[in-house]
Amino acid sequence: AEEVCQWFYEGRNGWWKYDERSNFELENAFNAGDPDCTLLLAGTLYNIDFQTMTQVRRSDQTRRRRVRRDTPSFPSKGIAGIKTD
Ligand code: V3L
Repeated sequence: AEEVCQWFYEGRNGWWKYDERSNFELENAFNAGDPDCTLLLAGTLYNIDFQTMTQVRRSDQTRRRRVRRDTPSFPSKGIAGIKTD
């Protein structure tokens, strides 16, 4: 059976899925045993730390969100800021 994991970042009242490319990069880094992963998201560099399971802006450490690795069916608000009711 195919096992697919989806990464999520926290919004105000729920979780957003990362876009497909970011999810691919997160899975690759996580499965390689890397401690973290750097992503360019909407023109801004973020670091996703797999120990603390948080996403933080590299230029402003106060911009921090929780992240989670779960099944794609875990309830979400949408994908990368695009709502999917
Ligand atoms: N992927 C896409 N956009 C992101 C991501 C990401 N992983 N992380 C942050 N942003 P900050 P509600 C989010 C966007 O953390 O109503 C959602 O995608 C972030 O977008 O302070 O609170 C929604 O579009 C925000 O616009 O660096 O659930 C929006 O918030 C901006 O980067 C509202 O979601 C600054 O985030």
